[in-house]
Amino acid sequence: VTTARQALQSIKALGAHFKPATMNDDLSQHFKTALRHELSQCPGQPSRDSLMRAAAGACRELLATRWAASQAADRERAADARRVHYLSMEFLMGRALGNALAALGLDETLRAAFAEQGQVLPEVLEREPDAALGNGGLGRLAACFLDSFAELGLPSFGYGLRYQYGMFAQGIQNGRQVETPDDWMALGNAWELPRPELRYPVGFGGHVRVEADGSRHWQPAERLIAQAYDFIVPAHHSERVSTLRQWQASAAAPIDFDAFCRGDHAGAARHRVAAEAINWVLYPDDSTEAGRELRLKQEALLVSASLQDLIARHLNEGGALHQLGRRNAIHLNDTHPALAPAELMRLLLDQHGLGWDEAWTITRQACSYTNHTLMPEALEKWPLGMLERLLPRHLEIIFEINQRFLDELRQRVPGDEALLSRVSLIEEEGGYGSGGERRVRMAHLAIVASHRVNGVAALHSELMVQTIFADFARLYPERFINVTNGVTPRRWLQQANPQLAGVLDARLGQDWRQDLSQLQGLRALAADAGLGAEFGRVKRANKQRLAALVGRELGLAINPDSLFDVQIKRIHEYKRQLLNLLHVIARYQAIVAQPDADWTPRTVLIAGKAASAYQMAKSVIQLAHDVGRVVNSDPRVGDKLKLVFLPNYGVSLAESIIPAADLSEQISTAGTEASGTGNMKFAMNGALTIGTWDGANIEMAEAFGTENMFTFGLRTEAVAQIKALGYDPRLYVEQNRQLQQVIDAIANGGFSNGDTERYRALVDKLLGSDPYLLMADFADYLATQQRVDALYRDPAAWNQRAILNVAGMGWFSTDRTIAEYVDKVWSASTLG
Ligand code: NBG
Repeated sequence: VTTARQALQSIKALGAHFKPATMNDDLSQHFKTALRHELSQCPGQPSRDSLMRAAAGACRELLATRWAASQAADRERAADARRVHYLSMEFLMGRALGNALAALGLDETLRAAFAEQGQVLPEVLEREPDAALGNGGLGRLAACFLDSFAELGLPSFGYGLRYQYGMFAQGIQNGRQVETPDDWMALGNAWELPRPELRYPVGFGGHVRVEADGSRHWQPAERLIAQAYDFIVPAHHSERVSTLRQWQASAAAPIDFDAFCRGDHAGAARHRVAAEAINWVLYPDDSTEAGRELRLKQEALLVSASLQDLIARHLNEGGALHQLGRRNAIHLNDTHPALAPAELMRLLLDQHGLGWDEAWTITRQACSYTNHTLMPEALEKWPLGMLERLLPRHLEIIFEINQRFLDELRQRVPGDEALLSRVSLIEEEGGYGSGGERRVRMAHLAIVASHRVNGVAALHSELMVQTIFADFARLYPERFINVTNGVTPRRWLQQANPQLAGVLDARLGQDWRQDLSQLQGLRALAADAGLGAEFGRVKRANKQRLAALVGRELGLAINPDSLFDVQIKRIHEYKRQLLNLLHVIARYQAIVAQPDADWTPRTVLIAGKAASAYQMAKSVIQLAHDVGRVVNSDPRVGDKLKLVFLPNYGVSLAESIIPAADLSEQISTAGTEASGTGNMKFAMNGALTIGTWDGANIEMAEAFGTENMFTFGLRTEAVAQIKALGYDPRLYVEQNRQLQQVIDAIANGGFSNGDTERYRALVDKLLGSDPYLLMADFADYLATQQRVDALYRDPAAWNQRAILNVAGMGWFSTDRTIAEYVDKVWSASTLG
């Protein structure tokens, strides 16, 4: 803790010569010019869209100036402050304008400018499409990191891809999810700064020629150009900005003119379409070979362009090649950019003429890797055949890294062939010598090439070294560490919940925005009835706004005085949205059986997207709709229970939902959720958590007191034990009448108009293998929900706990997370 704080102080000191943000006239000027430009195209009253674009364009101009100043400052200190390069296939940015205006201190200026046009600020801000260039937690974490990079003044670049279509748009038809392209740039992207001068060649395919002197020369068959587009992220308390540099691919060759003149227009441009396809969608479906190949090309393009860019910058600044690793950190966000070590080796060996040992030293100094999940399906493995076809030189280098790594191990641990095959970078399906398909284990490449590997919460980091990376952790214990995730309080408290921010300002002053640990000042005030009432009023107002949104979107009336019980995240079996639904059904059945009992009214809200090929997750979405339809229309139930599924979940929707939640559902099977970050956002906004002993829930409970969280369910060791003993979900069902009734109702078509087929696979899985132990945790979950009801009936006690939750959340700022990364992963002192 102390070292992280010190690191934070010292990075802040580096950025201290930046002036705090000040009001200036430039924005009004830029805005007027931009608006005139917009209006020249459609005269008359400006639409909200054109106001939004004009405002974004004006901010971008200001930010571009700050960008230049930030870069100049980083150049000056390049020798002492290591630059961080955060490589990530996902950055889930959400909207940018509101954040930029707050950061620049210009929201009032624009409020006035919009009022002159007869428009109000929030409605204009809502016209900005979400930049949904990520799937979920991993991508949103990267976006929160960019905010903290700016705030802390860390010399850095985020590197990603400029996806034309973001995360698919989720529609619901007859209760089922339908996916459509998320055309977020249809009206242009007012935020980005194209960098036509930053273009790098990227190749695929072809072969490797061996020269007379033994040097190797890759001659790609397909040649692309990657061009940079910058997305600028402002600090809130200084003029620093950070950069998200996104790559756009295009073909190096123009159209085939002969083909065009022959009238074969499609043929003339085929190579161009193939090149541009790399940027089409965030995550091409990998259920086909072509989809997997496109994904590999995306990853290779990101890595190659980013590394060429950073090497060029390093050399331009007068850095010597041998200093490259000391002055530059390259961070791999999960295994998606794990080709980076191979590409860096290739560039250093083949283009810059270094020898293997020197190049490898630089690579190991530069690289570090974060693992974000223990789910085996998320640890990428690329077939050798595909790598050989697309990236033949990289494959050679991976073979050599592996050869040298295994040779070294043979010396260290002689005679342990089983170990060698377990840790090898190459796996063979069915075991060595079986002739099965051979694949490169990207996680192993990332570990071997990195000087640090971290998990994202204490439990996850522990399990990571005990399970998936146990061999490596025994071999290189010093490499493995934990850095618990965080969220940025600027977006998730100040911006999402201005009323609560106001309450905090009045009690604590304004500095919590920069130093979230100040929230602990609330602890002494937890029993203050006045503060409790203020918390209650803010929550009520936020709930009213959300109720209005639900009314607008779904035509459904929900009662703002009911308990808002919320689960929003990707739909996945391990996150157990289904357990939540089982509780809703049980409650429904109980209400119908005893309508006159003293029920605590509840509104259960669920939102989230299911991967397009993930049938079980889609079935859960459908069940939520089926149950909602039955419950919400049953006159015996009324306000006592409502179930709402809000479609098309994303960052902006989360900003509306989280401040309005009373109860946050964090109910993954213990040992499966690496960290969670939604859990942090809820608690920071005064929701109480019902949660398992999993991920960062544990550290949150420890921070604000386990008695202030509703914990339930089997813990990790118990989960492992039950599985080892032979888990039989049917036993739990047979012994629990309530559970039996719930399952029967689903199986017998109680929510599907008598259709007994619709949920057969789902029920069979619950009764057959139930890998995520819903049946085992059901009883405790229900009992804990009753404790929730009881506390909610006592508003003073509830609010007191809410205050204590917020008070304990100071640790969970990404400012602290980034300070820890600097301290333990990125600073030159970690290199020994
Ligand atoms: C996710 C985990 C979350 C975690 C985020 C950020 C992936 C692969 N992993 O638990 O599931 O909070 O990463 O670390 O998206």
